[in-house]
Amino acid sequence: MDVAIIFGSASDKEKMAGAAKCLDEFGLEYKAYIASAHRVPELLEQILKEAVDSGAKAIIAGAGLAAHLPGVIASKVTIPVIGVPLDAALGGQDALYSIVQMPKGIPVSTVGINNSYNAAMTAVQIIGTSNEKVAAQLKEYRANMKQKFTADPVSF
Ligand code: RP5
Repeated sequence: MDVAIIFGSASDKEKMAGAAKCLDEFGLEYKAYIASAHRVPELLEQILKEAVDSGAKAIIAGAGLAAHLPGVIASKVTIPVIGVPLDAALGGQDALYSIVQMPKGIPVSTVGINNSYNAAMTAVQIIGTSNEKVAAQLKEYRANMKQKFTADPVSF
């Protein structure tokens, strides 16, 4: 697989769908898993081994509340971990602070609250640094985005 997507609970699934959508747009291979760092730490270990052994270039990890999942994953792998703070309470600010404030040497690259699409976009960009096809797709994506804007004034 190119990317592993892991989130802490079945209740996170809808918020993490943006990651799958983005990876589908770029035709990248991924597997998604539900594994809580607190509830099933042994299962998480097993999933991480599978992801690393199958050559994943990044892991996207989403969690809410005391969101330790991305940080725990980052402590166990050396591939980039992209954290998605999820709004399960307090507008997701509890999860944002839990995920973003990592100790020096063990980073989690953190995106905005519930922004799993951007987490996958970061993974695509990581893959694009060593994959010409993906790099070309990223250029096309940006060109298409620009075409949606014009200098014409907007009327109401
Ligand atoms: C976290 O707690 C999960 O990532 C989820 O966002 C939150 C609530 O989980 P459930 O109690 O709905 O399983 O571990």
